[in-house]
Amino acid sequence: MKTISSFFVLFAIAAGIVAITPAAFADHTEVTVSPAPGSSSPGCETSADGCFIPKEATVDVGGSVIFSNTDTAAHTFTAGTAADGPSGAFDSSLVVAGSSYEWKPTTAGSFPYYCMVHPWMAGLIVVQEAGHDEMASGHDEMASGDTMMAATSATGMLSDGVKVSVGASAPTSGEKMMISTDFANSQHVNYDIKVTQNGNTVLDDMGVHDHEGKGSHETAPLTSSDPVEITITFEGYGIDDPKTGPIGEKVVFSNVVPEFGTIAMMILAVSIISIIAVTAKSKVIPRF
Ligand SMILES: [Cu+2]
Repeated sequence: MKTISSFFVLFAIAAGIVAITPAAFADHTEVTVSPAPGSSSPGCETSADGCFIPKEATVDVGGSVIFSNTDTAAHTFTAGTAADGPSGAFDSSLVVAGSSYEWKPTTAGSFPYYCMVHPWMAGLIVVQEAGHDEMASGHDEMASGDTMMAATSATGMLSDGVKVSVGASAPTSGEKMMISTDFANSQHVNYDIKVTQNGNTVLDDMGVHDHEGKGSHETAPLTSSDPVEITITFEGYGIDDPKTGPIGEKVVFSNVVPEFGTIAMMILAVSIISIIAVTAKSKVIPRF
């Protein structure tokens, strides 16, 4: 009788494991989240699907979350809430339409996130233990590397349709700020780049020429961590004069909302200024 009952218990446990396994240890190594189409206008927050699809996603520690911007507007995927601001767990900065951002979680937990450009957009990532811890710890370095890279990027457009993107590290007192520029699919680009902080010029490169349409710049060591304003003046395509293209157009990336954290401020400001630039400064077409 004792043998039979313990056998039964064993069988029950085995059956339980079989039944539980697929649910509890389902494959959550990669999950893809996208903004709901049209979520750059309010309304999705009250719909059943929400503003990010799926609005709640589960992933393993050491897995990856692909935030894929399949919408036509640029969005950010920023850990935290619109009410409390960024938590720092992850931040895509501005992801333009058709681009994506990957986050590799290293700790279990619930991670609410939102879009800094469209603060009504909110979602949740649930990170669960995967049961293979050696993999998770192996991802630590990569994940923190992602965070370092995350700083800021934004995109404007010249009137000939060429996208002008700027990437930047966070402005930090005592440190130089790294700024990269990219003129999409363009060669032999000439431009000026000027960066100011609190009205002081910290970078002023005139007559930059780049064969591949990509440049990198470094400011003087900053005296504060306040936001900066980056102005790119397009000076034409080509090596010899006369140069072609919409010479003289400016794309201005600035920070306008001081109540957010520095990085958040840059992203938000960049998107706002890109729109302002369209109406007030030049023929820059917004992608937002
Ligand atoms: Cu958005």
